[in-house]
Amino acid sequence: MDRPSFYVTTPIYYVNSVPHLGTAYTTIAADALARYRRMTGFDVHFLTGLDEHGQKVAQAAADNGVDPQSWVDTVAPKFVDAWKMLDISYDDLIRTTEDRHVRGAQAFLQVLKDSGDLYQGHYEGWYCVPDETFYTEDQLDDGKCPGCGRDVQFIREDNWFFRLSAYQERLLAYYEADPGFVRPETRRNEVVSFVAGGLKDLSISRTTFTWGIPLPFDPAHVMYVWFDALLNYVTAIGYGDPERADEFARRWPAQYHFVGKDIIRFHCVIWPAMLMAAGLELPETVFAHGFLLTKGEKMSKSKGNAVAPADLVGRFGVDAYRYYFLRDVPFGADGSISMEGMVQRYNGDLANDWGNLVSRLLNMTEKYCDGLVPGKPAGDPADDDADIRRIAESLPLVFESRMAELDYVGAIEAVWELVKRTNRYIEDCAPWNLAKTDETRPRLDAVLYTALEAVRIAALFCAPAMPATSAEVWRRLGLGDIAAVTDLAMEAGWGRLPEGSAVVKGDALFPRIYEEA
Ligand code: ME8
Repeated sequence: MDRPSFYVTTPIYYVNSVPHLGTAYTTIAADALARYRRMTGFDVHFLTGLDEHGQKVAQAAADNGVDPQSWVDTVAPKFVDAWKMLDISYDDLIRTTEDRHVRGAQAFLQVLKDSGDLYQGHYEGWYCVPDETFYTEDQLDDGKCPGCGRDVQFIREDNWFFRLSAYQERLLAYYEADPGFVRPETRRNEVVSFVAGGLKDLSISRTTFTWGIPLPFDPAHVMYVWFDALLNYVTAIGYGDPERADEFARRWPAQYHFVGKDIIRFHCVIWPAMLMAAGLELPETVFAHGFLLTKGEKMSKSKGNAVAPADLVGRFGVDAYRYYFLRDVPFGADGSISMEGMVQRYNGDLANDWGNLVSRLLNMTEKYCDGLVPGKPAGDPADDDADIRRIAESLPLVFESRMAELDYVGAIEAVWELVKRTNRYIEDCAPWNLAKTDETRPRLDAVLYTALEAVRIAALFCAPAMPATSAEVWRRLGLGDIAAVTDLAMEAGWGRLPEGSAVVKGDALFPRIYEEA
């Protein structure tokens, strides 16, 4: 049987600057979901990309004294390297300067033109270059951009317009009929009241600069960068390319667009209206997460309070980095991040709970069982053993229900219930005492088997967040490639750890960090 398609996207990031913790955050969250869905049997397509056109990028190039194409070609590899460093398992990374995108975007615009959704008009109003957003006079905040507080420019141009206003009622009906389209609920309410307040037609082309995609029917105009950017979600999977029609039909609509809450109007108002105009289905869910805050402020490249992911990866390692952001910031809400918080999570959850559990058990298996997994216990399990097994057996369903809500915190907590219970089990059963006499030998074997099996299963559920560590734990248990798992519920079945598997001790997975935060 064909595996169901699961298409998940991140925003495509502006290449005016390099990746930072905020852009990495969305990408890691999408990656964890993509990895989990691969483990649960879906045919995953995980797309990320780069937003390379527009005034902001052209400005960055000019500030650096190079032409825009050279600039984007210099910055793009920095994103590719950052995603490699963060173990991001994307299937495709689209750049909006690529031919496949330009052609697809032009084909889409032609469809909108032919359907009568575009018309020529005159634009007079304000524009914020850092946000690449149009504002009317009364939307400004003391003459500044209401989004980012920076200066805006007055522009006066003959442009092409998209009849966004014509979609107001259809959009409202859609939000009503499909409450899961915009998530979480708070964002949905925000979007509904924005649209209910009335929509204006949108200027979708510019003539005063050239760094963009020419409109196919009026090449003196370049496409408004947000129109261009949103189209990446369909051009990447073959929209407008007859040779890729099957692929497009199979992948679209996407299951998830992951975005930050700063860009929901584009994704939940303009994008669905564009799709309706082109006669395409809407993505299943646009999920908007909150902002990462440092000392109460939104972290951003332009505010200059952005931290480089490489610094934190250098200090904590890639998996601890991924873990921290998924575990500490409830997905959907704003979250404060700090070095102190990261050191605490690292030492508490990773060094003490998880790393310690793995190394104690592997050490004991080596010491008491010649490094071989003991036989599966026969007969009725002791209460403690049954308790561990019960928690492990409940994990597939609990984990699934939390991941279906993108509740990463809850999903990780469910795994930690098993990790912590197993640590307590080792304390209570004290294998080091059981190893002292022959009579307690069968009990020693049963305890070690039960705990090792719990570790095998916990590693499976840690894999979406911490892929390299889970792969290493499986390797040390003498098991196969965890990245090849496509039937998680089956793999997580109790008792699959083979007797006699040769384990290896290895170094501490998360050596404690002693320095001050
Ligand atoms: O908006 N906390 O690109 P961008 C959490 N090119 N997430 C953050 C963040 C923070 N402090 N700062 C940024 C664009 N992000 C457009 C998108 S999509 C068709 C075009 C994340 O480089 C968050 O996902 O400014 C936000 O939506 C995205 O980076 C903005 O990235």
